[in-house]
Amino acid sequence: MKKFTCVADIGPLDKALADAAEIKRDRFAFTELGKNKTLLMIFFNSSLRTRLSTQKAAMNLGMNVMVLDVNQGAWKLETERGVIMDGDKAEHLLEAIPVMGSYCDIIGVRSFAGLKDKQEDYEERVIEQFIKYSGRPVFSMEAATRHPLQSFADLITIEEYKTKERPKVVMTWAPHPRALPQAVPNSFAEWMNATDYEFVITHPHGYELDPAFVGKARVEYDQRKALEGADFVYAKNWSAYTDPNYGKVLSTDRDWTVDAEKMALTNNAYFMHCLPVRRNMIVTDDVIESDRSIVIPEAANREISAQTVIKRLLESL
Ligand code: AN0
Ligand code: CP
Repeated sequence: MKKFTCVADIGPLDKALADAAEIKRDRFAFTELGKNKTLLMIFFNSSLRTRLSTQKAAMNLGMNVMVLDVNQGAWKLETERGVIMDGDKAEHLLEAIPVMGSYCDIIGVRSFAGLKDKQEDYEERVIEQFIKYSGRPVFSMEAATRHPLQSFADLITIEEYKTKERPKVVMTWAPHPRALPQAVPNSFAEWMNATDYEFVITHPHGYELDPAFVGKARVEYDQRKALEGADFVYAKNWSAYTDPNYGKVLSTDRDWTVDAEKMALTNNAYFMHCLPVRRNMIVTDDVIESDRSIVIPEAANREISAQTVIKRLLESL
């Protein structure tokens, strides 16, 4: 595997899940693989889980790790070619990328959608430039349109907790005060569509996702109806995708908050969220604290998804 930005890059999911299970059984079985190899993690945006779990995963493989927060200490980077650089940006990505590539063997990149220019976001201009110009295997730590390490961890978690072959998984939009990217829901949909689970998406009118990600999922606008009989409830906020509202918050209606009354409609479902989560906006205190909430094991599986991916990238060097 030379890059990891989407579900297709990982190949057959049964094999990926088997690899993940092997790592989970003994995460120190491959400490020689990463010896004298360096991972560079580049963050254009904040992170708690991705930062820690990915670094831990690389250390489990015996790697050295460097972390750069582009907005804290590095030169401000211009990302567009052709710009007259007379503003506040001192360096261009086209020099910065090959320079960073020269100091490491593998690169992880976090670069969220700007939510201003849909075309720029959906062309994945930042991570695609890293793939093109770094000369190194690159993996996404959440790019503009996808968060595949999260979705892989979500899949591992569902496989661990499911009690039937084909669980019903419901992804529900939930309110949030600020505009968030569509990367997490896009990516979760892409991975769920690669399984044979029953997959339903529910959101208010106006929050339709890119049809390329919705795929064969059933879209149900009545949240309560969607939740009936669910085995897993995956809550997430996202901003509007469709024009002319791209990147906008259209609703903060707390009638969409996941609470105990909504969970009572399900088949005693597990509650999932990628975190960070805003309590009593996305989900009530009692639901996230309940014994059906699996947000912590879900986050813990980020170490496993990252290690599975980095191991494959190391094997390609
Ligand atoms: C980000 C998002 O929604 O994409 C990261 C989630 C993993 N969330 C926030 O910015 C709150
Ligand atoms: N779920 C996730 O990616 O969390 P961070 O933004 O804290 O890395």
